Amino acid sequence: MDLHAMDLYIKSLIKEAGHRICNSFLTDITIESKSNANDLVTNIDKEIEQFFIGRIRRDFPGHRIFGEEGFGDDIQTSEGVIWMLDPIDGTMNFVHQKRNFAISLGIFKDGVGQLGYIYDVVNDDLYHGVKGRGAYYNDEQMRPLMETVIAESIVAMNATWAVPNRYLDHEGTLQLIRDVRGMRSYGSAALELAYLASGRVDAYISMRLSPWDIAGGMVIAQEVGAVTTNFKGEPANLLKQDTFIAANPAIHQELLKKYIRLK
Ligand code: 2AM
Ligand code: CA
Repeated sequence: MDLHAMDLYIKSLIKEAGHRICNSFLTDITIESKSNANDLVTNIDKEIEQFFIGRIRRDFPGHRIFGEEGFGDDIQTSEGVIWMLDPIDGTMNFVHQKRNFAISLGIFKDGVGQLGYIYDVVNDDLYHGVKGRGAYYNDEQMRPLMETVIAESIVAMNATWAVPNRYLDHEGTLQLIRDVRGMRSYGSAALELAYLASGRVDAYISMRLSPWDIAGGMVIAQEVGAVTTNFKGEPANLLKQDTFIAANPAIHQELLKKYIRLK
């Protein structure tokens, strides 16, 4: 795989998709809900996924596509080249705020991340990573994460996990909130991973994420030394939904051992 040629191709493809999303602000958007009333999808999510799939099938016929809206392939195994795509990550923000959402794309070969992209469309900010060659913010190389401690960390997490819930002992979460410097909640897993990689937050924690939410961000985050696992400390699963934590390596273990307690 010629990573450099693919990188140039993908950057241009993502920018074109971004233009399409911006143009959609001028049109009427159809909103539906999926698994629950707050799990939203729009015609734009679907159109953008289909736009990517049309191009990928035309230009990379041997590759497979794992997309959130289901227009890609039925992916059960990780062999070969797989494009993991979330056409709009943070759909609720897209609908309500028209900002704070991103296109998220990760290219994996035989289960190993090769290229990762998170495009903050409205701000025209592109984060990307190339395996073994670093991570970049608008083509400026990002530095390896610096050592930190819990008391000086900012942790990104949805507020849902700080109130009694089905999955997590919320007393652990409340202790985390007391012990860290600050908490943040952006509503887009991809952007939260981009912020982790750029050092704006020191960890991102989520109970349930799908492969397309994290694939692009994982390649980027790993290039600056972040650790990405599920709550058992196992490498993140890229075939099904799972718990997810991405963190500065200095605090990853402590977060898992001391604060995150599955019920
Ligand atoms: P989405 O906008 O693409 O659905 C919100 O905190 C983050 O979690 C977003 O990245 C969102 O992705 C993701 N998310 C929301 N609901 C989800 C669900 N039911 N399953 C998996 N990921 C979800
Ligand atoms: Ca989405």
